[in-house]
Amino acid sequence: MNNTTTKPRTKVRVKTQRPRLHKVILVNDDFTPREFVVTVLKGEFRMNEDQAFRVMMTAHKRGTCVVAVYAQDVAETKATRGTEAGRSKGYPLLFTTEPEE
Ligand code: TYC
Repeated sequence: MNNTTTKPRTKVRVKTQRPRLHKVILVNDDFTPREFVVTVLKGEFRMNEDQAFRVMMTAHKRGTCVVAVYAQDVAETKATRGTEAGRSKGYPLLFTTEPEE
């Protein structure tokens, strides 16, 4: 006789998912002065003059530039603060956010 029994075993695999990062995107416009864009990038995104100038010029030439990636709430707060900084001076400066793939 065969007394072998097989017990089904279920292995639980715990998958932790990291929250998706979100890009902050700088959008070009025809009115905001270049130097002001650089000032906002330095103040809000901890860039030095050189980094901020390059990001500003990329948006100026190509239409948009990814500034940085953060957790969603941080990205949205920084984008709002950057956009508000322009608005407070009457400029149409715009930062948007989108999830990273
Ligand atoms: N295009 C603007 C100008 O020529 C400068 C500028 C660059 C504005 C990037 C917005 O996201 C921007 N004064």
